[in-house]
Amino acid sequence: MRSMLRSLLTCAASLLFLLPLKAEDGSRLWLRQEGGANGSATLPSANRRLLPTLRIAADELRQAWRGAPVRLLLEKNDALAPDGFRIRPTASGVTISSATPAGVLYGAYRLLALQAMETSLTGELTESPAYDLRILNHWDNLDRTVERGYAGRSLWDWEELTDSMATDNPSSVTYQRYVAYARANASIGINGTVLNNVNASPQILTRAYLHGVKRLADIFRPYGLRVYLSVNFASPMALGELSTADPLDEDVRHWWKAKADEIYRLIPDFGGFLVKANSEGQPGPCDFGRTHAEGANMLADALAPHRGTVMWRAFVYSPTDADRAKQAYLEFQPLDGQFRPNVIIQVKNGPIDFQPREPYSPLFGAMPRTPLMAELQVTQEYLGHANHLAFLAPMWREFFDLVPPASLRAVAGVANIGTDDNWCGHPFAAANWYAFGRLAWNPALGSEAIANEWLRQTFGTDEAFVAPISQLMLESREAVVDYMMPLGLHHIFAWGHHYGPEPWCDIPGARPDWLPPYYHRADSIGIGFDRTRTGSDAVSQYPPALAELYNDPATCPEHYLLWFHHLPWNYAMKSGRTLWDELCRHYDRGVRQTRGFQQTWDAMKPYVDPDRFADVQARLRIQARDATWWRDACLLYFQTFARQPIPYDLERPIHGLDELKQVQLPIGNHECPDEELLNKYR
Ligand code: GCV
Repeated sequence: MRSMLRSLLTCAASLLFLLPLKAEDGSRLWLRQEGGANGSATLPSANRRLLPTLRIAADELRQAWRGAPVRLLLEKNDALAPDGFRIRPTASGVTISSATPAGVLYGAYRLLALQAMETSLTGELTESPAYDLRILNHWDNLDRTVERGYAGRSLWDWEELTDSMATDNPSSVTYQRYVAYARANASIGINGTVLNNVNASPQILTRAYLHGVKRLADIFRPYGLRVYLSVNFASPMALGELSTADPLDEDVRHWWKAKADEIYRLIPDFGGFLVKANSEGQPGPCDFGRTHAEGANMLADALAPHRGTVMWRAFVYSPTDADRAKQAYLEFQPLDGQFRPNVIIQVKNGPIDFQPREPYSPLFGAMPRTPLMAELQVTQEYLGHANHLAFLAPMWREFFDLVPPASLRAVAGVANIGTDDNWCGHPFAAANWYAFGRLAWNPALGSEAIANEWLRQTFGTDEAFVAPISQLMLESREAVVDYMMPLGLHHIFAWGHHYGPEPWCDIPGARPDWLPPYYHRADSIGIGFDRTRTGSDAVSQYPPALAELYNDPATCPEHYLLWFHHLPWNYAMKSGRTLWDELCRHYDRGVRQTRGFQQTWDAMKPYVDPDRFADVQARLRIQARDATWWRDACLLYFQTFARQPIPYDLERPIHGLDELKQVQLPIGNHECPDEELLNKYR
């Protein structure tokens, strides 16, 4: 009898698998609950200004909540940050309270997320964001190209936004997309967005564009999302209004004050400016003999009466020191304590540039009298663009595990969002948008918890799917590190597009620190960048205990080894193998893992709708091929120095070095490689 029952159940389960899964294009992201709701939500009495946000919270619950009635409450709670919330089961239902309407909205999204994940609310749940500012940075140009964007064009339709004759049509596709963007951000607690590229066009500050910005700000406001702009430091000159942009010049100071006043007349809750100054050819205060502090403070003074913020980037590397990894510290650390209170220095997580693995930037912890914020890169500029599956939460966890979250004022993420139907290109790239929001809200969250949350809401709750795919996600970033640049290697990407390998790249006349040999330093003796006390001494920018640890190859974590040391090819690794052998094994492991990812995904067919299944399957195939390309290119090239065989128990390279050196990808900074075109070159 029992066995009959079991076989009936098995039969029913397999019949379920035969039912076609509904087609999905990924456009609903992790917000896929719909219909069948009996939700009811009562609003607190609030003034008109607060109502739109509370109404959204109530509408969301009415549309998707299937539990007991929800009461929304505006209520101060001294134990919580302003946007924190409390979700409390009561005799008559559930109460969501917060001191702010945005907090109530975050609480509503949290409750709905729990429902989607099939996690029951057992008792009271309180949450408080770790930072007041959780912000996306779009590197979107005004012509709608996106620097390092791999998901279509910029969301912002400036042609339409700047058209003074156009009226907003809430049912238009573009308008709906703007709303969906704000909603997705609010659902994970993101509360700020810088609309344009840090390589900023001065045009963004013209009247026409500011009107466009106002239109977006009006759409985003009810979702608690404030707009910010990247500004070009030389705007007063570039717009033809002044002959200088010297931050100590009275006319310049007045120009920025007047500009700030103009912006705030249009957008009373405008957030402020993000500035890339004296970096990669952008203008800045140093062009006028002034410091970064003098430049930032001038803008801060213009924004201060409106309570606006300046986020001033520390991403600088002028040729002042032989080691690029040291330069931001050398330039900014001496300025500690010189910035106005409404300036935050925005520092990339690592000292070079969003590599697959970097140690943390030593600026963190070195400027105790200056607010700092971390800049993370959500877009996968250096992790396979939208073709490779790389879940970035483990990379950001590594950062937060070394840099105490409480030492930061805010967190920014370079967005990976574009006009693609599924928003981020690779169906799994949205997991990085999600992970960024969740970590900016709570940097103590674990990668596994985030992967699970995202999978359950984005695909479904079946453990037979969630468990293996969450494991795949957790391994994915380390796999990328392995097949691209293991053991602390970095920046050996092809010139320009940062997609494929080009460790041999040598362009006569180019800045040395834009060329891979500058970073890997392979020669007949060994490989790696000597940043020890007897080398560039970058180790000394870290606190003494860490400096000590990193300075000695015997204690330096092996995943940073070639970041800090130039070591002989036969250097004995902890495994007892030589460095060359270990390097080969890392590359090999990365390739094998991508093949494993393909198999794991293929077995998931019964659980995933056909479109998303096929999309991920196709991209994993590209990833596996690219991993082989990376392995072959790097190992064959480094072998010309190491002069040793690739261990015979490993898979042999399938390409030739000369053949790989011919690969020229027809892509620039703003495009994702086109598969068909790529194949012609492979
Ligand atoms: C926006 C790297 C990228 C550039 C980017 C720059 C930055 O160099 O390759 O595209 O420019 O970082 O963060 O300013």
